[in-house]
Amino acid sequence: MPLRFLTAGESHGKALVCILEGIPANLELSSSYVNRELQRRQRGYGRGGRMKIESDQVEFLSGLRFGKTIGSPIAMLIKNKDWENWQDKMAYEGDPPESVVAFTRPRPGHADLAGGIKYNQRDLRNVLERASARETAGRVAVGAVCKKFLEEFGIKIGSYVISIGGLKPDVEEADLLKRHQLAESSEVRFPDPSRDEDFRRIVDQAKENGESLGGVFEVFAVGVPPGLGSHVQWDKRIDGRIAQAMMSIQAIKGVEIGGGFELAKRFGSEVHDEIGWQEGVGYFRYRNSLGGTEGGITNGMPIVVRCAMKPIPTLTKPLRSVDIETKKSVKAGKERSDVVAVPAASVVGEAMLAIVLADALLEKLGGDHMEELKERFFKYMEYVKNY
Ligand code: EPS
Repeated sequence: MPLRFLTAGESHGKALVCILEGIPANLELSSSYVNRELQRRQRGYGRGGRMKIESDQVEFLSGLRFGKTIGSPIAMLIKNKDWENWQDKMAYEGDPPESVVAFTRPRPGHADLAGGIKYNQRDLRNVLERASARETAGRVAVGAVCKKFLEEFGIKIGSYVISIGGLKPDVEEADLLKRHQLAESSEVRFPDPSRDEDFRRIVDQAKENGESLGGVFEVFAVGVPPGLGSHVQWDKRIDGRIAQAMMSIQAIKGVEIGGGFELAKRFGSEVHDEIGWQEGVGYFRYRNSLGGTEGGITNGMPIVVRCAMKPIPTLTKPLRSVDIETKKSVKAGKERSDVVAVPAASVVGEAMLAIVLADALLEKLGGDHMEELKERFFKYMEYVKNY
């Protein structure tokens, strides 16, 4: 796989760091492009106090010179403004100060207990800090670079929310890019901002009740050429790679591609996307039930992925837990958190899809600089049209 990336950083540490390797040389890139994506991740009705503190900005540390990539690893830094308030409690060295109270009441649904057992930690903060969805800011920065790369080939990625809690209004707009555009002006990324009031109401209600909410979002990619991924080996299948990437996002519990689970209820003739051909265009499909993949390979139709996010595990009216020191039944610990983060997760989903597709495109085309890749891409597209 030509692209590799890593993120590092605790939620209340000094900063998040990411390294992305494999992006070819001569891709135009700017911090303002990445920052726009970081800001999109911070939005959404129902976020907690943290988003009022942070205004995420990227600082490039390597891989870029005079606004263009140079083929070397791209290292990026995103500072945590909240670090100022956590310097004592999250000090990198020395003994813990008196003021540090160990987090010993694991929250059901969070990584607290499983991570504490796994890493032999008696202060579960040592687990929750990294398990926090704060890490996704790093993924969005990496995804932004991949999005910029894909745009050079006319591939666009977007997302929108289709439900929060039990509320699932019908989506009227059929065009995916238009849905995305509508979602950009909605407080909850629903592709119809006139429904925001209904969503606000259920989020406010949940907050009042000490509850949290989950929901479902869709991520799509248009302009994807056929032939990315492969049927020849399990780990080359593009649908499997997309599903893994999406499932790795904090709190995601379900991933569907195209019609997903719904397809299992239908007859074959109602599901499979009939094939057509047009002079000058080449092959097309009469619909897109399969979400742009067949046999683990992209088929040229838009990729459509649906993700289900569970409710945030931190509850202001906590569930039963056990104190890991006293072994007594207690209420789970509380942390500042969001009531709902589905709109933010959909932006993270865009980043993950961008990373998978950029990787698969690089795999298909090979090459070390943009000029080489573009030449190969347009030649390949010509071949596809005439196949
Ligand atoms: C998040 C930052 C976190 C949480 C949230 C997402 O900040 P803090 O813990 O300081 O409030 O708001 O993380 C979680 C939902 C979680 O379960 O950890 C962010 O930057 O997205």
